Amino acid sequence: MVRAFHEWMVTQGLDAVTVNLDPGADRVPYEVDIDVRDWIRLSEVMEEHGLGPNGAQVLAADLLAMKAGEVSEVMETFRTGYFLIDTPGQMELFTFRESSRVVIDAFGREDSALVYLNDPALVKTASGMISSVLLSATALFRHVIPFVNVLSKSDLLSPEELETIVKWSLDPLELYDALMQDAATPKTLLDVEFFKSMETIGVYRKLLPVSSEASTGFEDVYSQVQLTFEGGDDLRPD
Ligand SMILES: Nc1nc2c(ncn2[C@@H]2O[C@H](COP(=O)(O)OP(=O)(O)OP(=O)(O)O)[C@@H](O)[C@H]2O)c(=O)[nH]1
Ligand SMILES: [Mg+2]
Repeated sequence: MVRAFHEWMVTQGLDAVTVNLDPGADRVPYEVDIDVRDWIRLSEVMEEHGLGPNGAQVLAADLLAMKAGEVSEVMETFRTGYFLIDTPGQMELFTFRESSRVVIDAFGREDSALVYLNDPALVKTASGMISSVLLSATALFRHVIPFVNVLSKSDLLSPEELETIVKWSLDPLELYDALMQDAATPKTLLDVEFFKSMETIGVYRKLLPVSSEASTGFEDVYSQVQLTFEGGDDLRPD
């Protein structure tokens, strides 16, 4: 997504700086302007501390918090309107570690938004959609910064599936109905109040379908970011 979003921004005359925050990334499919691997590499953390990949990711996340100030200083040397920051693929690392709070503070909390990527395979079913909403709610509650709710890899879904999923994301009661019709889902534990409260607390957001493969949906992501930070003003050059 960082690759495709960056490409899209360039076509719009917008400049953006790419930041890889994944110390375990083997290959990054875009030109990285700022790379956490210049400070921390997962393979080296594993070797130096005798850790497996999971333990090393956790330690690397804490090490990153200690280097966040340095990374931020490098960011300040760029003159740009936007940084596209690619966090580690394992979302629990970024969601549950205290270190990510330190990183967001160092990079500038007031200017940051979280782009949450919902997995198309998960949101295809009503019960999977609920799991996805709950996961995104966890990320949102941990970080309490503006939140862009994206459905990634949307080209993998049929137009009908996409329409249904977006409809669910707009109306919890639609999702509730679908859940009740899904014979494979246990219904006793579910209550419509649950959906209502998700809506009330503001975690229930419209999903913005995006495809990096087809380069679609980025206009909507950009618009939402503009709405959040610029009151809807479009900063694209004429
Ligand atoms: N069909 C389709 N495939 C995609 C899209 N975006 C990424 N992929 C593919 O999905 C696979 C995983 O890529 P990503 O989801 O970007 O994950 P990653 O950053 O490589 O890995 P982690 O950060 O460890 O999760 C790669 O094979 C990509 O080519 C998309 O929009 N559509
Ligand atoms: Mg990744």
